[in-house]
Amino acid sequence: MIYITGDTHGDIDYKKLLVLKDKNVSFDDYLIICGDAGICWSIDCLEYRLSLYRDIGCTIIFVDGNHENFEMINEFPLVEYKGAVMHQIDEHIFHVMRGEIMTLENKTFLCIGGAVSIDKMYRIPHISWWKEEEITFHDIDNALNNLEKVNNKVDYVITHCCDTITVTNSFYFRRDICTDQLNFVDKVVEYKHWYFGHYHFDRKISEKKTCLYNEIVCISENM
Ligand SMILES: [Mn+2]
Repeated sequence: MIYITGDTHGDIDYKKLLVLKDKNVSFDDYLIICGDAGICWSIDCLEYRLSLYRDIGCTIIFVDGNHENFEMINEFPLVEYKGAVMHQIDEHIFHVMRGEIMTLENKTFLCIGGAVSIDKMYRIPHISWWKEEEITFHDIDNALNNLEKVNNKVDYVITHCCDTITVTNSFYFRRDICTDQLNFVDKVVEYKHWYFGHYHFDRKISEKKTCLYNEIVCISENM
């Protein structure tokens, strides 16, 4: 089974995941977190947070959000897993790189983490804010190269923030470099559904786009 949810912020919004334990998930099941997983935040809490996420008992794959310690994530080894380049954070916990396309249960997922922190002026570089949060042209290039191999068609798109049209029309938030990059991606890629986090609420925007926070969506065989 494949589950998808929004921001978990380390131990802060972790409790919603406990329902997966009740479902008796195994490591053959996948939980995709749409950014701000917050597992890698500070060295003091890394082991504790890893133990929490290990304890869920399924394979966890997250795209990065804006609240991640990128310096810490980048220390983990790069592996190829499910057809995509990922950092292996723990035996069953992975961070999927931006622009990668992974295949889980015969379904393809274009993954692009990253978002701009609107409160970055109150944050401290290398302690609570990392410049790597922004989606770069290199990330988009990687996405375009990988998309070319699949004729620009995937089953799902997983991101942290969303595209400019959605953010301005549906949320009335400000556009930024990341939403603009995703707006471009939206024009290129064909997909069944796009799931994203970042905005901290659950809302189905359209037939093809859903913002996730506390909700856990399950993708079953016939979807
Ligand atoms: Mn968040």
